[in-house]
Amino acid sequence: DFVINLLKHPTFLDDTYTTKFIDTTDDLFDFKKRQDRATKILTYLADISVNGHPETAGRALPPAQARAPVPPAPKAAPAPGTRQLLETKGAQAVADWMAAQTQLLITDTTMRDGHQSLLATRMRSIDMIRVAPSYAANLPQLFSVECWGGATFDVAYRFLQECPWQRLRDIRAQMPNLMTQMLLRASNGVGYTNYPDNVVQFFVKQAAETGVDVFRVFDSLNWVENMRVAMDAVIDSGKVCEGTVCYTGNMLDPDRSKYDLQYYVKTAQELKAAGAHVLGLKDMAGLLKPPAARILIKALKEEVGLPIHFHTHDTSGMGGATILAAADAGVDAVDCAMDALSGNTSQPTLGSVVEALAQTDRDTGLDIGAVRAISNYWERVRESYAAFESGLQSPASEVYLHEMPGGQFTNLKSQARSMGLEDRWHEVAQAYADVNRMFGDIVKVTPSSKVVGDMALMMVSQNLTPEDVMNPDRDMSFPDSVVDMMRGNLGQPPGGWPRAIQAKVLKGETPITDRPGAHLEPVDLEAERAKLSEMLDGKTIDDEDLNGYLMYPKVFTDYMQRHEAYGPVRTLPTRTFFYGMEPGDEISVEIDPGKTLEVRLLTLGETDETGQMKVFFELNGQPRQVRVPNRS
Ligand code: BTN
Ligand code: 3PY
Ligand code: ZN
Repeated sequence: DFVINLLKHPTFLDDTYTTKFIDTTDDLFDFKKRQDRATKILTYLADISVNGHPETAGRALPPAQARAPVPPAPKAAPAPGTRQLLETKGAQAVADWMAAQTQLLITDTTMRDGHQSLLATRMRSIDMIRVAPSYAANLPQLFSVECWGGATFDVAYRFLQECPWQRLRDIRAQMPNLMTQMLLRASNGVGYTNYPDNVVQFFVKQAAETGVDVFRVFDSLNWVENMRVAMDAVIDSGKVCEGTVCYTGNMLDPDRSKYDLQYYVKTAQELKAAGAHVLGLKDMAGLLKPPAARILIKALKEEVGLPIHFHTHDTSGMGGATILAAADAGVDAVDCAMDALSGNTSQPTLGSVVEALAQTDRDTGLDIGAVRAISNYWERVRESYAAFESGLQSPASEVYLHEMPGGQFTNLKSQARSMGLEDRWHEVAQAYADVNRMFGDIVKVTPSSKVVGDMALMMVSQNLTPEDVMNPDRDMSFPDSVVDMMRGNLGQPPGGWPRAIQAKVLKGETPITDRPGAHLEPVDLEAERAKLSEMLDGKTIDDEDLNGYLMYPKVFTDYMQRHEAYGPVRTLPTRTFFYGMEPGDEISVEIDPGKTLEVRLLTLGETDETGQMKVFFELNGQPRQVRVPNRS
């Protein structure tokens, strides 16, 4: 069968085995009897225990003394919350209720943007699902819990070997009174490119069915025209459509008049006309300063009239002050992260906002003791992810120079490190700002932020100045993402792309100026389903799997093939998933509700002449052994 085929395969005799080997070696899948799931998990445990996990190799280790996180006990049955309002009265009623509240409503972003911005999006489902009942019972006044979308979808399949849909379903079930929230990149779905309209519609329908209640929909160039397909799909699903304008630049600076107060009011009015129930104001880089927030929120409230949900990042250290200014100016809801996963490139600190507004007319109504107890859980959880910490030591005003989104900052920094540019980080920051000017001063948020980052890295690594790049006599090849954006494939910024740079990048090619989705044929969903099923040995493909495949074809099939070998590794404790076990260690793994495996690693055996190591376990008291290649 599969694992035996895998372990006997000649490729194991050398060092070339990686997950790619499984993905590209078809004869591994010629087997009839399937491994039982316990054996698959033992195979994974043996492999990681012997060889380590590729994602944590060479990275910081969790503290030796770290103790297992214990979620706070639920204090009572979950009181009815926003979810019941949505279920019984609908999305418009949620918006009306928001606008009528005096308390400042809070969204907890820990399970999405918090770890996306601090831990490279690597948080595993099990750490979220285990604390979800504590949220439901102890913090029923939360507006919503952001726990899905953005980069989490792709990272779940690609790096965590788990299904994002199952994560959503489980969190939803454990938190029946709170609205779940996701971040949707409009026509770019949860990816980096424009998808055909029917793929976007199919994805939104499935997300709503599996468990998303609030969709924050934004476009990476603030082009409302390119948001309608996604917004309409959300509205059709009956869920809350938070049509979102991204904040960039500096509203009070007369030299950056492209993004002035009028620009935001006009864009927000377009979003209202497009059917948004709630106006999202997304300050993805944390550039909105307190004085500007007062003016902007007040104007949006008066001139647009939708309830406003404000999102920011604390990269400058000023995020909390901006939230308080926004609260003074009448903002309806704000995003915060639980204390232990807040600050720096993440959201401002939830407990501190609760404390700051206590006994005022904007008192959040949240129980600060419950907040602290949940934060203490996250503090322990964070320890297991030491390998993914960015090392960022402090907030910095440099964010007002480079304007990088919080979710991109640490990512770009590690990309720079891997290109040997770690010492030149401040040059990368300056280049990022220069590229923004060359591109005409654009909104920078996924995916446009990635394009600016690609170009900035290229300039620093090739020692190019903006003058070199703009010089018409100097020929150069641009990153693919830059060419794609200049072709019009991410849509149009206000006023279009600057002619000179666009012409230089496109070398004579004619760009499009209308909606990219208008150029893409609808995908034949049933034909794709059949094709995928054939690739996966006739497996039945449900709509969730099909959506995963349509968003990320290669990432999804790689995931499925590893799943065939390793089974439900999502159920392993995080320490074990990333570091394996030592002889004598014992863990409990609940692979299904009520079905628990007790696994003890007895000993690592000898490595034979073919490079195989025998690993001895006890599984529910019975001896078991598996063989894995020793690549250590
Ligand atoms: C992942 O790919 O990140 C999760 C699955 C684990 C893959 C195992 S880890 C040991 C071995 N080496 C690899 O490169 N992949 C497999
Ligand atoms: C994402 O799209 O993932 C973001 O967090 C944008 O801010
Ligand atoms: Zn964000």
